[in-house]
Amino acid sequence: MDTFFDPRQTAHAPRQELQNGAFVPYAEKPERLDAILSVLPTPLAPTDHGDGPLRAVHTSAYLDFLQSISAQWKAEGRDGDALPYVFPVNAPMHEDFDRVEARLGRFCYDMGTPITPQSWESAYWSAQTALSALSHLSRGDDEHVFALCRPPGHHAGASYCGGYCFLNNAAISAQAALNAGADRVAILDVDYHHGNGTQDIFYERADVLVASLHADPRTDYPFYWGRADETGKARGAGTTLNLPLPQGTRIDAYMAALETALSTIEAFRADTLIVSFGADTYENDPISHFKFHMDDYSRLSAAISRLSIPTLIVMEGGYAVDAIGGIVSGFLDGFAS
Ligand code: Q9C
Ligand code: ZN
Repeated sequence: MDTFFDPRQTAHAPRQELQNGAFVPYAEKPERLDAILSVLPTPLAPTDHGDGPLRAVHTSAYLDFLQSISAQWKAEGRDGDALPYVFPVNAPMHEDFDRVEARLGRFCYDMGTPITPQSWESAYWSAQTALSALSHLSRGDDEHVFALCRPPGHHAGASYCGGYCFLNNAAISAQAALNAGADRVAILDVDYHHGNGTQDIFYERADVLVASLHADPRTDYPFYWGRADETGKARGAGTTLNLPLPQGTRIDAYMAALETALSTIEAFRADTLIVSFGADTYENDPISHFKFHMDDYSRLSAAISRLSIPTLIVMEGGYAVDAIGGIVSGFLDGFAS
């Protein structure tokens, strides 16, 4: 399977994230990419699809924010990476804020996603990597392609960042597939965490099915999204499927839930499948609590590949740097079998 990747995706490297009132080292570090690249054939370079596909998903005010906030932070004399501290909970929702603190609180939903001078460039090329992999898929040579995205994307909404995510690579690709002529796109999210941004972007849409298996938000980040009773709204009623699972979940229980997701995707008759793949279901992931073993990942992908839908695999989370290469290559290998 071909992989797309751009070295500019490594430049974003926040020093630390705020967690439970203390700064800890940033888990979503560039070394994740080195570990994955070391086990894959040389990747293909993305081409620049411009900002049109980004604007089809994210608001202009949010894209302006991502491109300018780090310089504003510095211009106002702040040190280190930009981070919010006050949030507009139950406040009137505007996008036209000028103050650096007001902009950060408006466009970030957590304090775990610092913004550096390089964040925009890395997020931009992460999205271009996904878009280039999608173009490769639509040329029809292969039924599967891997976008080695970093930063990840599934927590980013139309106008917010969070959960280490800035641009929603899966959502941008889904919208681009529709704009290129697909009638229906399915997104299957198998990251440990619920993909709240992806769900939010397509919550009222009938042409995109979002199916997600994840740790129950009653115990896990992102806490406010991902319950089973969130099923979509308006024309999107019935096109969101959440399958929350308890901490400690192993592959057998996971595969049973996966079958539900796969039959829902099959019934939706998607032209294109986008898999938001997180390696953070692994038993030794430093921030997660499922119990997957290394050789479980090819089982997972073999089941997904039985759908026989052209599939774009987009990298999301996964923080056990010493294991992530084996996890990703195991997952990709299962598609070929
Ligand atoms: N130190 C993804 O997997 N931080 N994002 C939790 C743990 C948020 C994970 C704090 C985790 C977000 C793409
Ligand atoms: Zn995750």
